[in-house]
Amino acid sequence: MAYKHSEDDLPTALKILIAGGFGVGKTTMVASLSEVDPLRTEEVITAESVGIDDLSGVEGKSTTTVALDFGRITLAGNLILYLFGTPGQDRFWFVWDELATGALGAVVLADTRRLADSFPSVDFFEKRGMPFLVAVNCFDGAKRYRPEDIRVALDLDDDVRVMLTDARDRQSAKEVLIAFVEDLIRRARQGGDE
Ligand SMILES: Nc1nc2c(ncn2[C@@H]2O[C@H](COP(=O)(O)OP(=O)(O)O)[C@@H](O)[C@H]2O)c(=O)[nH]1
Ligand SMILES: [Mg+2]
Repeated sequence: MAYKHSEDDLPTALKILIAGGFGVGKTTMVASLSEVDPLRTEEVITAESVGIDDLSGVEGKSTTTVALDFGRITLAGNLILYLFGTPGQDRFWFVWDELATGALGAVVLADTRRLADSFPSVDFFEKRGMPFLVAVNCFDGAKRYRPEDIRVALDLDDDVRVMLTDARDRQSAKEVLIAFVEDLIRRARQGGDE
């Protein structure tokens, strides 16, 4: 770990968003990471939302997050991350600004079969100058790409880290978070030197 801590250190709580398009694995990732039962607000997709929400590519999905996913994970004893999954559907954009308040950064999940679904998330954080990392959720059967190819496809700046993950796997998801927190600490130090 890049950060130092001692027994006397007060816990530090950081708020991190888990973003990305509909069906990309946000709820799954928050659930596999959280040490508390994740607070979830999923609803059975109703006939009304069919046609409103783009279900192409995720036909097997029968629930959708209407408000948010919330989870908590403790890293290194006294560093607590509060994870907020963003609602994936376009009609919930108004929630994003609220959620972004006080957040240090975001993990943008991407599905290589529907990469364009990640554009709005990438845009959102680029526009706000909020640090983010792109984590490609490697779905079974999806073609594998190198992180460099994803960087080009999403037109990401050099300082945006791209990682491959499996949102269902706690260890894999945790590696993403740890890498991101280390990036944030590095940035904060560099900023302090300027
Ligand atoms: N094969 C596979 N399925 C996944 C993975 N992550 C999520 N899923 C499934 O994909 C569907 C959508 O995931 P969900 O977390 O609800 O997406 P969200 O809309 O971004 O919250 C669910 O049925 C998950 O079980 C993954 O890494 N691999
Ligand atoms: Mg969800």
